[in-house]
Amino acid sequence: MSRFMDAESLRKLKALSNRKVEEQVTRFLELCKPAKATVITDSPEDIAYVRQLAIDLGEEASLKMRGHTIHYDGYYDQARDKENTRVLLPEGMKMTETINTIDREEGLEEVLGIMDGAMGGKECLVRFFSLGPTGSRFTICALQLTDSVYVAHSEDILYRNGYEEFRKLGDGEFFTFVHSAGELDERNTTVNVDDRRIYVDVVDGKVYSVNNQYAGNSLGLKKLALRLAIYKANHEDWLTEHMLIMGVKHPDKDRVSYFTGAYPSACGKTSTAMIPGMTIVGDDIAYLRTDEEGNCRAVNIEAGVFGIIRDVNPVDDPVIYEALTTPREMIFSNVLIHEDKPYWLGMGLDEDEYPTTGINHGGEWHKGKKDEEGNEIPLAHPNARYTIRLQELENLDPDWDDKEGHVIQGFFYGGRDSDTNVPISESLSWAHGVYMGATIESETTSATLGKAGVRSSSPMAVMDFMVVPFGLYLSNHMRFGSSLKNCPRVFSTNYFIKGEDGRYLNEKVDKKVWVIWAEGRVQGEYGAIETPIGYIPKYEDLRALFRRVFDKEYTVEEYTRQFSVRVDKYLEKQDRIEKLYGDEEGIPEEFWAVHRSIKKRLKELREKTGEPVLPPSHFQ
Ligand code: SPV
Ligand code: MN
Repeated sequence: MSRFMDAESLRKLKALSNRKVEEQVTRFLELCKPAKATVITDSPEDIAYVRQLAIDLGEEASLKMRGHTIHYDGYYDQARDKENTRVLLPEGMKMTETINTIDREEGLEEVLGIMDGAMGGKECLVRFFSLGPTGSRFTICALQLTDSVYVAHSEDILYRNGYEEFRKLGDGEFFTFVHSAGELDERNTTVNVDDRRIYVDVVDGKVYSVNNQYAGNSLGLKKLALRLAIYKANHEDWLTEHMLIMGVKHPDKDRVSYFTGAYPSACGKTSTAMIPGMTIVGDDIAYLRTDEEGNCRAVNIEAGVFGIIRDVNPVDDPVIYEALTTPREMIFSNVLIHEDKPYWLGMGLDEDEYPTTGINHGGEWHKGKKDEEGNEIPLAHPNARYTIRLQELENLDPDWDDKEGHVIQGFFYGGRDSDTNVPISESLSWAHGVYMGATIESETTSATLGKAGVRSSSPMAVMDFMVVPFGLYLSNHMRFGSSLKNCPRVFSTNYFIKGEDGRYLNEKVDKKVWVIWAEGRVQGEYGAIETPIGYIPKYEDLRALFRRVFDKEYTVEEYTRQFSVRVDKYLEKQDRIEKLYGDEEGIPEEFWAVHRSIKKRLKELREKTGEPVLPPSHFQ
């Protein structure tokens, strides 16, 4: 190892007194063959070293505003790469068919082959983090080796430092992430994108990621650790979820109730967690466990936000907009830079206020510029992002880092659904709630590579990260809720429902009313109307809330259009569910029982009324 490290780094590594860590660091340095390796502890000096190195090497450039930097990912590496992300499948292990897998031995040979010498000429940073609050029963330690200083810097903003946590680990378990951006071009973007791979070794707690830079592909602690933790949780008795955690507060009540929420990428997850007047605990990944009193408790395993910047403007996202436009340490990625200032789509400028030249994810840019395929390059990528510490946000929950986590009273599940689901409804039971989550459908967005706007199933918003058979995952959910004394209530949301004219039936900000209604429900305060698809709000309650929250008159017509049960559309959706899961092994019987009961009740209603759409008044 001394061939890669100076005495200081070696001392820091040895000070951990952890043989397993030393073994792995040695093994992967010998494989990737960097010019040198530097061990980073939790000390402010070490962390400042990483921040400065990113600038010195040109992986980030400073902007006009103090603390702001810009980083670019390669032109073809602007979103999560589903195609090249695979679970290494040991012999005999079964997996849901839609999960991308490769035989473990074959995959290891391939990826280790690509990684052989991948860090040539570069510096490898060896970093230690804690997933979740340090010193808590939720904590998982994570070791990251990377030759991307952007990755190491991003993780510093997004996660809790864990060098000290590793010192206490003894022979405890930890996850390992080995990443190399591979050879870089003059813009510091990956050259060999065709050889990019993300291989997830669930049985060994390791992920190998090479020839990529976009954070969803490269940062071990984000979606790569999510996959390992899903595997672990589903072989134990807890949940790892693609979920926000937030404190919901009614404007007139002196209390806060905590909710989690799962939404596919770019479907309102971050903006829900950031609703003005509420507190944010986390916006992306949660671990959930039961406590001794039978509550569901959740922690945010992150400490920052890697958020989509598109449409962040003073009207729709005032809190984030303020944070992004004032001095603080943060990284912009894949936005347009003109005269050292960042520009993105939907930032609230008029067309003629945007610059027509600058640098963006495609390099030098001018308005109308086309890429190699002849497509016009937008001024910023639709999946351009910002990376910021939670502590920079004025709406951060005061107890966000609590070791015990928050008691969760409700779950939200939502997707980008233009024609079926009502804006909010509450499940009739825990099993129905699991069903609601498992049957989220969403139109695809720019957060993954590929065509946007195609309806696809997105169970629990987690399918992109699924590494266990789906039946096992659902059974674990069913069991988790049943084991609780205070089971959270489950709410299905849809911020994207449209009318027949193709227009949205809601304003973006209306979600504030839905979450406050849900908060009232978990506190036993609002009545509701029972329908086959769940409990829906009463008109009078929403009218009062719209008046209180937005000083707005909410009409019966609006309510009727938004909350009509679209019987035919639901039944069509159920047909799709049957196609999708009908042949899947191990789907719990409770799931199908809920499915059949909804179907029967919807059909009975349609026969009775002869109508494909039923207004809420019909159920009262
Ligand atoms: C998401 O797309 O769900 C994200 C960003 O949170 S990524 O890191 O790409 O997964
Ligand atoms: Mn996410």
